[in-house]
Amino acid sequence: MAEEKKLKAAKPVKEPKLADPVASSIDLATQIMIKRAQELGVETVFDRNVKMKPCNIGNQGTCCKNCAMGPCRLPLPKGGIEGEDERKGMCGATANTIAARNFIRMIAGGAAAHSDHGRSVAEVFMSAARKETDAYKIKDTNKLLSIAPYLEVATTVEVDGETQDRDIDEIALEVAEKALNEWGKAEDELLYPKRAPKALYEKWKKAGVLPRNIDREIVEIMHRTHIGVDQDYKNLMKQGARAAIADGWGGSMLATDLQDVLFGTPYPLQSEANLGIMKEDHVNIIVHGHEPVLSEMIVAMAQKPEIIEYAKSKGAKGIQLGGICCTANEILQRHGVPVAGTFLQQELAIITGACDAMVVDIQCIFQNVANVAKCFHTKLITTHPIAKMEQDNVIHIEFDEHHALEDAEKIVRMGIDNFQNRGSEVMIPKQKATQIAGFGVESIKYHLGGTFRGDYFTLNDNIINGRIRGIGAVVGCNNARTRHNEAHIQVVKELLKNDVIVLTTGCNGIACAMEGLLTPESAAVYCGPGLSEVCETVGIPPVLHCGSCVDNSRLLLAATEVVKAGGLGDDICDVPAAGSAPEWMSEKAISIGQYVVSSGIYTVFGATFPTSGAPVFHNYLCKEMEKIYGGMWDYEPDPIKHAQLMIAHIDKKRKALGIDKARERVLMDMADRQALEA
Ligand code: BF8
Repeated sequence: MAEEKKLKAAKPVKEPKLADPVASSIDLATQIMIKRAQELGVETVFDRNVKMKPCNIGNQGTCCKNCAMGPCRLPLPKGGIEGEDERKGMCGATANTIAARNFIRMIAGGAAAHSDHGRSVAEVFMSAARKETDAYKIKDTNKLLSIAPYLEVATTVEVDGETQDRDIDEIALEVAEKALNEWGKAEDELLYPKRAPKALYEKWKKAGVLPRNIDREIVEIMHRTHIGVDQDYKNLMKQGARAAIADGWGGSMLATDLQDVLFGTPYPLQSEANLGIMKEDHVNIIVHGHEPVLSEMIVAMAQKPEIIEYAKSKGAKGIQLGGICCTANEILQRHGVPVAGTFLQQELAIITGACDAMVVDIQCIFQNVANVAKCFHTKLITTHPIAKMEQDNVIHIEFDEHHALEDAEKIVRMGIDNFQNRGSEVMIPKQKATQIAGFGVESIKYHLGGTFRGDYFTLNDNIINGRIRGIGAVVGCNNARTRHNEAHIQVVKELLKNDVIVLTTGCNGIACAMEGLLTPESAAVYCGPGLSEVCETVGIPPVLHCGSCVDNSRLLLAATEVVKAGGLGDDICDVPAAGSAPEWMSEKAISIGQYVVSSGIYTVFGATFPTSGAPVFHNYLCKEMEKIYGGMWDYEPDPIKHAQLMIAHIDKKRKALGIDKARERVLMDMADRQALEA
């Protein structure tokens, strides 16, 4: 009988779906480490990408889950909408209303993240101004004096009828008070938007989008998008624009300025980028997140001779710090600390087996780094009270500015002590590239004219004479739904080839660094003849790395300087410039996109766009918005077409300015110049 029993065919064992390393990233180090992770059976975001599809309706922006009668899902019919769009949620909300609500909730999330970061910095700034902490001091008094007037803080005093310099400590204290007030003041309007060109400020005033205070604009988005409140996509977007301006010209700008005063305004310096910066014979500490308040202390601690000696006593040759995400950009631009990788490389840094501690603060941290850390000896340390992880291998060391150095020492020593616990299986990819980073409003000015003649006029002059066709601001995240870094690099290279100088921040900055685009030498390789000539003459890379994502505020101020220098119109929207986020993924990117658009800049996003399910609303963002702000959104996932859209917009602006015809180049001698001046 037993033999008669049919043997059940064993079910075929399903191989787990794994990512194709080459299809996942253009970067060799990343490809090597994805393969390594798969050999070790450690799952990464690249594998999850092939296992899980994104929700199609969420992707279109037309799923409303703002009340318990839903979620109401309004996908776009396959053939599009013919005739009237009759899609409605339970309450009657249209696809436009739902997509606009979702879109501005993303702005609220992004603006909150940037601005709350700014608030934390302002609180530390206040402690420093009150001299409550030894760890933080007012480092850059020039920057303090330059921002004080914008916060309506006097820098001079009248004594016996004479104007004298005001005490710097007094200025710092009042700047701290005024800055903190910007988050929740009861009256008036935000102070920094007055830094924008007058024409733009007036435009905002007319449109009714001047922010009152930072927190209020974010709260109002949550109110308006509650069921049964604002049901007009144009009115919803008005608030979206207002909150985004409160981010770019408020929370983010304050974060940048106060960080510069506390830690120093960046100037160009040389460093390296990619996983190859990690060293097998060193203690590797990776700092990841966004706020430089903690990482500044870790940098200081890791350089102390007694701490280096301590590392040596444990058998290491020294301490190698490396950064991931925007914390990386912060300590890169001020200290030259090398960058270990982009947003998508955070798991891979641990998979090297050489990461003795990963210290995280806020934003863009995968919860999966805790699962990956479990497979290795890595100590994963969370440090911020608002950003903890549920996994039990995560250590929480709460960081406080009042005992900042002690906290930093504890963390660094923990990394050092962990060096001896490494397994034998260390594998660090060799790839790394040299980069020059640390550009900003001040350093660009300096580079263009030195200490005495520093001005943006040289840049304007080169845009007017056509050597530089225009300015591209290429920024933002990586997105595992697209091939890592491919769109970033293709967009940037296409712009350079067409003589468009590129300003970068965030993970695009890291991608460009890994690709070797942040060196002056790359100009001769990738740029058109005009841009190449300018870069060679001035000695700058064709891609200027301007810092972290809150430092997109530097780009707003750089654009303002271009307007001030003259010859390119009287508003930011007149300048031949365009923005781009080829691989965006975060809510912060949407907030940035909106404040850039609201500041007059045409901005193209790649990857995906969360309004495709509501064509009328999408059209409003991509066409109608230009009539209000001079800038508008666009979406193009193909990188070359994406860059070409930007170039076409730049050309449109050149034509409007009457600088679209190539001018004959005339070599002038002194007599010619004198004649001109006369
Ligand atoms: O703030 S670019 S992935 S790291 S969100 Fe995050 Fe995006 Fe990178 Fe910096 Ni900005």
